[in-house]
Amino acid sequence: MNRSNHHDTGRRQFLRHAGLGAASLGALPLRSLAAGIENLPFGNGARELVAYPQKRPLLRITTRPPHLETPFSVFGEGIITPNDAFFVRYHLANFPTTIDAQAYRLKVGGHVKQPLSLSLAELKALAEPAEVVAVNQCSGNSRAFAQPRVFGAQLGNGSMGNARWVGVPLRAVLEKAGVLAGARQVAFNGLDAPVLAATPDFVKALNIDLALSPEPLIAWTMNGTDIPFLNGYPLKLIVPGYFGTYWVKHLSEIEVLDHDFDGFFMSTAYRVPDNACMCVPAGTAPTATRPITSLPVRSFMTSLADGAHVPAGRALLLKGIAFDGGSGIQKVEVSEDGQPWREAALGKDLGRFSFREWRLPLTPSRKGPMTLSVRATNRQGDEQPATASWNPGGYARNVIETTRIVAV
Ligand SMILES: Nc1nc2c(c(=O)[nH]1)N[C@H]1C(S)=C(S)[C@@H](COP(=O)(O)O)O[C@H]1N2
Ligand SMILES: [Mo]
Repeated sequence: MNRSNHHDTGRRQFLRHAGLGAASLGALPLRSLAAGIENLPFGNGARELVAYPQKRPLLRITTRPPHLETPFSVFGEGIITPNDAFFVRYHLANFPTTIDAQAYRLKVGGHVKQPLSLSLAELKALAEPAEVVAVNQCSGNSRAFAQPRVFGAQLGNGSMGNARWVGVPLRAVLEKAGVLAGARQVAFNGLDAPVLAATPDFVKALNIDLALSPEPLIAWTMNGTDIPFLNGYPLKLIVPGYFGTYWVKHLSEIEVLDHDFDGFFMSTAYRVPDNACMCVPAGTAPTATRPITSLPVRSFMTSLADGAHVPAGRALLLKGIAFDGGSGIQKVEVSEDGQPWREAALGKDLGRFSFREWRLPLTPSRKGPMTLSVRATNRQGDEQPATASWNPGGYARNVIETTRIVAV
């Protein structure tokens, strides 16, 4: 079968059903389109490109369940990541492939006055829609670069994306249900489920003060359209500034708790060393851990890839992105071959949770290889470290990134 037709069929099927109130993912791809792009270090090799419904070809990390990375060149297209290029991550192989939007219900219960069961229409009418541009970054983004190597999906730098989300504030829904005194956390579950009963379900929890703050949204729109099926259609929890692990997809159950939630994905997985750097000496085990929370400051060059050849003596405009967990970007600096840092100009501000573009003109003064390092500082004064810190999960990498280019 022609593979691009295969892709189109999936897209048509999705659109047709979506119009009738039922969406289905359509045929999943069986074979890859191409190999050989984005080689990872340490023998992880090349990842294949594969096109899923509503998605352009993305890098395949795993098939069951689908785990797809965004090719890094996409981040050079603009600071909003297009829906069809946005990465996809699931933990459980029993993920939904058909969803009936008419029958969909969001249940809210637990430690509340009045449990709720909301249709999509009721949810959308519950409060004035709110909007935020925010980065969804997987805790394990860039894990493949950890040294010594760590277990887990060997991710490059493409398990992140920046989108404009529209939904109702989570707190409007919690207030409607009436949170009782003594509430400590709120747990979130989606439609996906384990294949075997012994596998824990994917459930995440937020502390009650964060859940009742203005920021988290229950979103149904991503960059102006329905959230793509694989990114959590029809409802996704958006927790601006927090790692993607909390952004529960196909959100179907919210439970207010009078105790701390102790499910596997809070008590065992997605934990970091309980210190400021979230790190331990390489190869050692932490004595105390805590759930991972917000994004440390990071930056990347997007206009030049590693190994790029540029003309010597001619002006280049270097471009890239920077982001953090919500204090906002204060400055981005670039150093050429370890020379003093030069400050880049920052682009349009789409809000403190968004990617921030940066630009800096540079004229390579001589021929030959050069290294370009990029360092961001957030408005709290946190600066990216010069050397990579290490933790056993390979989480929250934020070392200064260096791009090697050749002036010819
Ligand atoms: N229902 C559900 N939601 C989920 C997950 C999951 O496995 N199931 N994975 C989480 C993790 S770890 C990440 S990084 C983000 C990825 O969001 P995306 O697939 O929309 O890019 O989804 C989060 N929400
Ligand atoms: Mo993740």
